[in-house]
Amino acid sequence: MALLAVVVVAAAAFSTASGASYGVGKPNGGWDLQTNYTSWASSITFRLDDKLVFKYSAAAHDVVEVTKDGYLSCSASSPIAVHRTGEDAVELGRLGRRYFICGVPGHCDAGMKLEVRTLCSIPSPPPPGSDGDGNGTPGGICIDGSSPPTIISTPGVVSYGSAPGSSGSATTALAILAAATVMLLSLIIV
Ligand SMILES: *[C@@H]1O[C@H](CO)[C@@H](O)[C@H](O)[C@H]1NC(C)=O
Ligand SMILES: [Cu+2]
Repeated sequence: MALLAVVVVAAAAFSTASGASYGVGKPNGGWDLQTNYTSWASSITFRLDDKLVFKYSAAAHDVVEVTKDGYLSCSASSPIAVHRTGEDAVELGRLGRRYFICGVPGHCDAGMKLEVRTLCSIPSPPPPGSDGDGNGTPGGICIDGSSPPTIISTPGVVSYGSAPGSSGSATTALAILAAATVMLLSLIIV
């Protein structure tokens, strides 16, 4: 009973720890033809629970989420999503890279293109044997999306993208299991 309460409280605290909101191109620009978005994005570490806010004149621009190919070729012809309110919030929500361009002809080529790489919002779990002092982040393990194994949102439920038999996987699985156990134990002890 007490354990359940602790878990619920921890989960609530975790989910209300909301991420940052980044105005694209701020503070010196916006979603416009002047800003260098490579340079802008390079100064920020984007996390899973962050969001982007594109602010612009809806008469002049839009925001098209595209594939990497669309980004590289400045083609909005196969959009993943199109936004045109003039103040579009986009939750990052998953690991890896996402690409946004302006769909107005010529604007992407002129520089209205943004690549965002999203990293884990959860720091690495404490190594087994460290004292879980309760200040750590409970409730999940997150491995960078750039290489498999990829996304893990539930402790103990692990999915692997790598080929079976690759020696790293078993070790990683054991480490993750151990870390999850330690976190669970630290929750019980609290
Ligand atoms: C934007 O900035 C990046 C690095 O910050 C630089 O490599 C690139 O040439 C710049 N692009 C333009 C169009 O100035
Ligand atoms: Cu534009």
